[in-house]
Amino acid sequence: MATSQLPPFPSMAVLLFGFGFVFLMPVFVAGVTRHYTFHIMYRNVTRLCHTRTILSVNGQFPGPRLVAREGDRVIVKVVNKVSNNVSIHWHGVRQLTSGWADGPAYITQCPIQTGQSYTYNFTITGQRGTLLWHAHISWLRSTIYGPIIILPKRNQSYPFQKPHKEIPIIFGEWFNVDPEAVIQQALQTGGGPNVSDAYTINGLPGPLYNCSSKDTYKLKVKPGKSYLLRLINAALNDELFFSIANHTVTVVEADAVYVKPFDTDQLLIAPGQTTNVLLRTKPYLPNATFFMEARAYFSGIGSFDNTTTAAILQYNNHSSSSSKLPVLRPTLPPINATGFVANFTSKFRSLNSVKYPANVPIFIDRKFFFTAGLGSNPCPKNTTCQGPNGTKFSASINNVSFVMPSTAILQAHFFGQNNGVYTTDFPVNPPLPFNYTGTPPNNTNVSNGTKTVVLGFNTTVELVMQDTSILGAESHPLHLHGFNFFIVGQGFGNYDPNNDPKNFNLVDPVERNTAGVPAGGWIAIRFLADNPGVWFMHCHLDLHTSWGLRMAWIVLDGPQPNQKLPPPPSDLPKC
Ligand SMILES: *[C@@H]1O[C@H](CO)[C@@H](O)[C@H](O)[C@H]1NC(C)=O
Ligand SMILES: *[C@@H]1O[C@H](CO)[C@@H](O)[C@H](O)[C@H]1NC(C)=O
Ligand SMILES: *[C@@H]1O[C@H](CO)[C@@H](O)[C@H](O)[C@H]1NC(C)=O
Ligand SMILES: *[C@@H]1O[C@H](CO)[C@@H](O)[C@H](O)[C@H]1NC(C)=O
Ligand SMILES: *[C@@H]1O[C@H](CO)[C@@H](O)[C@H](O)[C@H]1NC(C)=O
Ligand SMILES: *[C@@H]1O[C@H](CO)[C@@H](O)[C@H](O)[C@H]1NC(C)=O
Ligand SMILES: *[C@@H]1O[C@H](CO)[C@@H](O)[C@H](O)[C@H]1NC(C)=O
Ligand SMILES: *[C@@H]1O[C@H](CO)[C@@H](O)[C@H](O)[C@H]1NC(C)=O
Ligand SMILES: *[C@@H]1O[C@H](CO)[C@@H](O)[C@H](O)[C@H]1NC(C)=O
Ligand SMILES: *[C@@H]1O[C@H](CO)[C@@H](O)[C@H](O)[C@H]1NC(C)=O
Ligand SMILES: *[C@@H]1O[C@H](CO)[C@@H](O)[C@H](O)[C@H]1NC(C)=O
Ligand SMILES: *[C@@H]1O[C@H](CO)[C@@H](O)[C@H](O)[C@H]1NC(C)=O
Ligand SMILES: [Cu+2]
Repeated sequence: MATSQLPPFPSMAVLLFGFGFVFLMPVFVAGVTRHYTFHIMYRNVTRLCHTRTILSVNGQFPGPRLVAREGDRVIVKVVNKVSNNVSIHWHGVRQLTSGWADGPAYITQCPIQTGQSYTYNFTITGQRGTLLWHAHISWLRSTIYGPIIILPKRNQSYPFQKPHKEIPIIFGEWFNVDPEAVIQQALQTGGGPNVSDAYTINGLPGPLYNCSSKDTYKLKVKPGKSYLLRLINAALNDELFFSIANHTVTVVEADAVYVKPFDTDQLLIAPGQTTNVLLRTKPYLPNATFFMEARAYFSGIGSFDNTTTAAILQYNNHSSSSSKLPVLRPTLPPINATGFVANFTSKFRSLNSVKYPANVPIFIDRKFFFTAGLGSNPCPKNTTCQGPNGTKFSASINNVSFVMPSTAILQAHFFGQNNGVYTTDFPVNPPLPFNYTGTPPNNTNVSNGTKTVVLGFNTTVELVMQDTSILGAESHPLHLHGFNFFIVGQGFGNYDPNNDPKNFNLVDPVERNTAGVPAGGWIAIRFLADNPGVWFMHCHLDLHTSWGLRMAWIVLDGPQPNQKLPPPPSDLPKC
């Protein structure tokens, strides 16, 4: 792939309806409507000398960029031309009263079946920065993903120096075999799945893999300029460390919320997270090319993809002779650098300016304490299982492994037909307290169900997520749909409800949609349930989601008309 930059705005795929309206009303900058069509189609892709037929959007891999300004309406018609059922999630988009457009299969919609289409229709409200879109069913997001770029409103600027160029850097995970077969086999045998064969940067593994040096992303830069790198982790199962040799970057935004800028040489980015960083190039032409590398942060037990993807940062005047220049490689933290991760994540703070305040909920209506971790399911009689001690791997929140219903929860909720689809008895606390980060209980079996929590409109929620050491402590990047949350506290060991709240940051905590529950520790988050609908919450490691580390919140309508979920669109897919 050639050096890429943001296309001149508006981008190629965007049709600007209401453009004239904007010109006619120069004082009022109203949002415009941006139309996209996503054809889910097959495409053959070769990486590491393996050719595979993948699912793609419009034949592009990674998928097309969705570009909008804050306040714009986005309309995406998704047409399914493959044999798999699909749905698309606009990861991190608040979806205020547009829950029908959120996308997780069997939560807000039935999947789009072969030959069918569904039009997602939502407005981008109060967000600006980088997000991502991806398939939200089984493991299809392994190849169906792309950037969402939200520019500030037309009359507004960044709270930092305007960059010379903006470049999406999207991390992915490449499998030489069909990832659907990998997860199907793992769920059937109960064992751990085969791991991926490579990580990718903008779809390309780079020169550190066999048969891959031609598939290297090159970022061509000029000296003395500032580049906004829009980092997105779309990898399926791995949190990633990232670093650029001999360059320090400034973090300015996370999950489409501005943060207090800070400098760093090494970053961690979990699946589902996005981080905008400013890269200032050297003021002179350096006599070297620089690798940008990413590889796993892995805190658990078992196998993982222990390879490294690399892209090249190339000062453009050297393009002809660059192959002769020495290559400098960055240093990445050790694979299991949980201490580094805790230090790094604690550097994120909301900008909390007059213009971009941090509206942290102070008075809490409802408190929840959830454990998150692995567990086991007994092996069905007369079969052999390859999970721990002959069982099947499972994962749970508060010991409930969430079972996907066969119809969408949002529909059942909206039409008052929850009977047999879901229950509202998700446990508020762990059913059996134990030393969560000590010796695990002997019985590691989990229970299961399609259990939800119902919240009244505008409830303020505090949720503590506690990792467990069952089958190994492990970091879980928790993702909440429909809301941003504030991370008011985090720590190692067991959460102490008496002392830990004394240290909560209620002033400028970072606001995100995805955050790691520390390996062997806990995280405390707060959010305001101001968005009616059904909102999925899950680990963004797809393996853990598949094993059941997921649940849903149901937020009821508010009293005002604009606080109610409208009826579903007429083309909402049927199961
Ligand atoms: C992929 O390659 C196979 C085998 O060569 C071919 O049959 C198929 O039509 C190709 N699919 C696409 C979408 O190009
Ligand atoms: C999108 O939603 C808005 C608000 O409900 C509605 O006015 C508009 O007609 C919808 N557009 C499409 C293409 O569905
Ligand atoms: C890169 O960093 C190394 C280690 O800090 C230093 O020795 C070297 O001079 C740097 N090279 C360039 C071209 O910046
Ligand atoms: C740049 O580096 C190359 C390879 O190390 C060396 O041959 C060349 O003399 C260097 N040029 C300058 C201007 O330092
Ligand atoms: C990962 O691979 C490197 C070699 O590339 C090796 O030194 C290291 O031990 C491996 N780490 C794990 C945890 O497997
Ligand atoms: C990380 O792995 C190394 C090598 O396997 C081990 O010695 C070390 O104790 C581990 N560190 C942590 C924090 O688990
Ligand atoms: C984390 O930060 C603390 C305090 O700044 C420091 O003492 C410690 O060495 C850091 N740990 C790691 C692993 O970076
Ligand atoms: C187990 O398999 C044997 C042989 O196929 C069969 O006779 C037996 O009924 C099976 N037991 C159960 C509990 O399914
Ligand atoms: C494995 O399962 C057997 C039989 O259920 C049990 O006796 C044993 O304690 C288990 N071992 C471990 C390590 O859990
Ligand atoms: C929980 O287990 C840890 C690790 O073994 C231990 O340090 C701690 O004291 C235990 N806590 C309690 C309350 O037993
Ligand atoms: C777990 O099993 C061991 C060995 O069977 C036993 O000694 C221990 O008391 C059990 N622990 C608990 C918490 O039940
Ligand atoms: C749920 O748990 C029951 C009882 O242990 C078990 O029979 C069933 O297979 C489980 N269902 C799923 C989908 O795991
Ligand atoms: Cu997880």
